[in-house]
Amino acid sequence: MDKIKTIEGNLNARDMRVSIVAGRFNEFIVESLIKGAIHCLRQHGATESAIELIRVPGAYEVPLAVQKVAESRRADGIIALGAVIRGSTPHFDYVSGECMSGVAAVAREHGIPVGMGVLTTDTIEQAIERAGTKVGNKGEEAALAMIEMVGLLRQLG
Ligand code: INI
Repeated sequence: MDKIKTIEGNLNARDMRVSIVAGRFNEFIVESLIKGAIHCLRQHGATESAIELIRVPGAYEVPLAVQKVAESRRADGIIALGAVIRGSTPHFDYVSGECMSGVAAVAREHGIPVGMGVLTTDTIEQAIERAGTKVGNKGEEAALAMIEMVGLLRQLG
């Protein structure tokens, strides 16, 4: 193992331009995810002027905004945030499915890291637990993953 070359990203966001794309639906949850993501970026050295927040109506609209950011090359990495909470209709599955697969497709097509911080939960309680309470803050986790991936991609060339 000692002789094996290991390549991995570091957690330095000092010279990173980051776009956060956040859905407004279930706003009180998403606001906590945004705060967590920004806190994480600042902790790892990103300056406020290098961070922009793009708001969209809901999780369904997140992939299109992520795609426009990727096309414009205005950011080194993107953080997708939202909260899809299951109701009594199949709407949840369509919105969450489109959001997840849409964001993943943009990341691969454009070779840009996108931290995935869109919650998909059965209940509001589960969403609250993942937005800065019992189970951490998924916005923060998404930011951290994005920082690492930007660093990794810079090394992979
Ligand atoms: N959008 C969300 O972000 N979360 C949800 O839980 C949700 N539900 O449950 O309907 C939701 N719907 C709105 C959707 O994302 C679009 O904004 C809407 O359909 C308009 O295109």
